[in-house]
Amino acid sequence: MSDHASPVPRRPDGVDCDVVVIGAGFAGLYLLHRLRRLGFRVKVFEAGEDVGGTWYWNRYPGARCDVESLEYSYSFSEELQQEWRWSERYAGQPEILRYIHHVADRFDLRRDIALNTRVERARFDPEAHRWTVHTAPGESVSARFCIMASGNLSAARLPDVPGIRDFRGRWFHTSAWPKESVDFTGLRVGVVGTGSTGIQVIPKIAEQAKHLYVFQRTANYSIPLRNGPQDPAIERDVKSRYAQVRKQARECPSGVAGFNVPTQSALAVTPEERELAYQQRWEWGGIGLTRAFNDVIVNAEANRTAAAFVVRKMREVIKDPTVADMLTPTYPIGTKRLCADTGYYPTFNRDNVTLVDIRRNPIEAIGDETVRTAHASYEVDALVFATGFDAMTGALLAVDIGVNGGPTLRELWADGPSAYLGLMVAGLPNLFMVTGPGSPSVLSNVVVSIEQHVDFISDCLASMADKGQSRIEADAQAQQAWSRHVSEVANQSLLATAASWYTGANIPGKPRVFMPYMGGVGVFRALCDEVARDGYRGFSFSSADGARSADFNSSAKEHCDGRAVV
Ligand code: NA7
Repeated sequence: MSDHASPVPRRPDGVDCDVVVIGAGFAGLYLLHRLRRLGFRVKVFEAGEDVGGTWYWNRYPGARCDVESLEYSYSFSEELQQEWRWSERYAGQPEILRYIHHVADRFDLRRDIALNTRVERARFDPEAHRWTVHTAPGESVSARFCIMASGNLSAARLPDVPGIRDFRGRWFHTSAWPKESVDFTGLRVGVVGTGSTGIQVIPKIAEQAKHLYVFQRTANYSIPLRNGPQDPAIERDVKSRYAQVRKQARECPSGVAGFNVPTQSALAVTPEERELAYQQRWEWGGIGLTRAFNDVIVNAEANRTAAAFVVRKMREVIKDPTVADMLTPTYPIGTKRLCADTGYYPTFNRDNVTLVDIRRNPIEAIGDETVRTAHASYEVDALVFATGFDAMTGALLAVDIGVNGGPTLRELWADGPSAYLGLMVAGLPNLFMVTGPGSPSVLSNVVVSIEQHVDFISDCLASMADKGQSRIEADAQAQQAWSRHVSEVANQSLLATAASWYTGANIPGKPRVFMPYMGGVGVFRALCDEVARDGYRGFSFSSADGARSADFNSSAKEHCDGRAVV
């Protein structure tokens, strides 16, 4: 259990800082901005060649956000939100990445970000109250705090199929797509995976490929996104009352102001009223359909009404009844991530597209140019894996995190992840996570959740600097109680019953824990605010002796007086 590696001594070359942030996506960039404005010396490490996180890596054709852009964006700067113009209702990956680059440049963030720098290991010195963070290029940096901003869906998952590495054609995981565009014209292509990503990439590849084989293990529900150019009248309206829209987003369950909060049961209305409610949401497009009623994701009978509606809509599109049967999901709608698409179901009416059921006939091997199931062999020139992620914990556990002479994160999470408010893990002082397990994160508009966590962490570090504290740790009891609450809330819904990545079910051997908090972002925010007001209830604080703590306190405090600027 213990790790006796000796702490790396403080380097004399000025690389030491107050806070190391790992990841330069939405979370890392906002952390850098806020903490820098508070006077902390911050260093951000990013494995990618550029900033952007998810939106840097997931550059596959069709990649698009399913939260409207006017809401899937930072709220911390009024100037930023007024000046930026989204061209589409739901921005595609290139536009979101341009936005993130704009933010990095506008707030002069790049100078504190080391790109192409993967963090491999981090060790906390329990006496000095400092983390030493080691990077793949062989550097180490000492910092008082270490903050994981490494993303919930960033550790890609490839299936364990024999022969996969021997495949002679080009193959891709959607989350590591090449920067140059890939031309599938004239090629026979196989796509494995029909989650949110597969559902976006499949129609795009079908437009180019000579033939496309879609290898589907689980049929999912998908709602047409109905994307289009940003309506200038809506943009004007939102921008004229942005503060109010953002407040509504922060206080509602989903983090999306445009989503209603349903108050009625699907079973308390007439069939005609129910049909109308679903139809309106179907026409509006996107993932709000299950919010038509307040019991769609908690009551199996109510759920069946929504599922039947979506299946009926799908079957109206698909011409071949056998294909329609294969595309019909068999689990309760919304218990796995609801997908949103542009032209997904019509793709299966194309002559150059074949749907292959790999639930019944799993892929047994991949050869030079073939994908072989027990039933048949499919000749392909290129393969695309849209097979998802080791969600929520994968990127955290990819870094060897631990305390000198104490536990590692991997050991602490051997039976599954547990974290106080999704922020800290008992046993790992001065280590924060942004949108970690136990926070609303992936069940919300994640930008709203990121801003909330970053604000909490930043205020907490500023308060510590004010008080001369150099060490914070989550109390084990508070963490246990919170994890219990997270699972109690989840168990009230149908989501806890599904074999989804929310529970780790997509990763063989991963302990099954329902990871995100289902209580909603508004409730979660209120709780976090209360915890902070209560002197950071559930966290313990202390100070290191002498000069070591003084150096942090004076460096941060020097600037903290100006923190009203944020
Ligand atoms: P998902 O939603 O995890 O989907 C992955 C897909 O890949 C899904 O259809 C899986 O089938 C399939 N899969 C995974 N492993 C295998 C193997 N071994 N063999 C065959 N098929 C497999 O990931 P996405 O990237 O689509 O979406 C992740 C999130 O990113 C999304 O929800 C948004 O929030 C953004 P399964 O369902 O496991 O049977």
